[in-house]
Amino acid sequence: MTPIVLASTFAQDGPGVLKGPYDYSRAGNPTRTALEQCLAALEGAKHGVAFGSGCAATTALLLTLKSGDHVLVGDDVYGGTFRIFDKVMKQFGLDATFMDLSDPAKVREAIRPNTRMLWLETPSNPMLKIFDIAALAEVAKKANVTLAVDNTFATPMLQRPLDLGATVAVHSTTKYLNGHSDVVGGAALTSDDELGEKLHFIQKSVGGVQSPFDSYMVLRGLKTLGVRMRQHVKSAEVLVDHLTRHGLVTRVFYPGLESHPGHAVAARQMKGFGGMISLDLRVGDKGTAPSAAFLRALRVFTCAESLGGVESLAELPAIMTHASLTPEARRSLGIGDGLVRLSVGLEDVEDLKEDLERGFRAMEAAL
Ligand code: P1T
Repeated sequence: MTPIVLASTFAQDGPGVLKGPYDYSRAGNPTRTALEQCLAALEGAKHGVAFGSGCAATTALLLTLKSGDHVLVGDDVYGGTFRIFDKVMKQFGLDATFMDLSDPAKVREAIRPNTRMLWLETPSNPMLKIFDIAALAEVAKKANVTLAVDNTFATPMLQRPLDLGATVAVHSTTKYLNGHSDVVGGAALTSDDELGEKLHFIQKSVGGVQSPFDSYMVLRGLKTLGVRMRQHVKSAEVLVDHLTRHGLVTRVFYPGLESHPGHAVAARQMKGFGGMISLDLRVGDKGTAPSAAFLRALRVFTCAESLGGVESLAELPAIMTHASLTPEARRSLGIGDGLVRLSVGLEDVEDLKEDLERGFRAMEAAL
């Protein structure tokens, strides 16, 4: 097994005469290197850079840009990612435009002379929108723009953005890659030598690194990524089938559904449609009371933020993961009072179905 090298510093043979590749663990650590190489291999990348959270990975990538640069961002992204653009980087002069990236021709028109990066999630969080990575990679390449794809929801088991032409894949390893809800981590993977070098420089300069222990934990989780993803997808498909027939559900968002607007693209660029499901509950004019009753009644699903672990989670994006969006942004995306996001875990799928029924009964009583 990969040793956990806890040393913060490494003895030198004399001033500046290193015994090996490491001098100080912020700049490099053997356990972290093992994780970085493993993640890079999974994404088919030359360079892997691991961080202390997905948000730290996102921020590091944006720190490769400079004041006055512009980023085109997919309109549906994790609330924390929106906050980095809207509340943190904006203060330093990084300009961002959020837009639906479904039409590559419109994306081409939206690129400005100072646009340096195109940033997207596919499937996106929480509306599970699908964007065409290969088509957008072509647009990005022609405009000499970096294409960054947050691949957290799909994982490299289901989708490899670099193979489709993206410049860099970003991950919250907190989710499926670690898979056991006991690590917060992130990574950026690229085959672009210049970007890889910049990311390593930002990593050691700014220092939001993944600890050796957490690097070990993610490596351990990765060993079962393939079997876990197969089961997440299988159970999600069973639940989607159940939910689409339910009278208290107005809409199910899942790229595996033929009615999903991104289904054809997802079928082309993904090997499976993932373990995340969003659904709109028929809450009428009762606000979040019925959906909150639904979530409170669940016993197998845990009401919590995050996703991708072995245990199923359920949450209300409007007041949990996407509370940092403006109310207008939430409204235009369809993140309303009845929108519930499910992360389908590895429990027996019949138990999960029964649990959802328990939620529906409680919701009905609140209507
Ligand atoms: O939580 P952290 O490891 O910093 O990762 C941020 C992040 C980045 N990208 C995507 C697509 C994400 O979903 C996240 C984190 N998301 C949640 C905590 C959530 O419940 O959606």
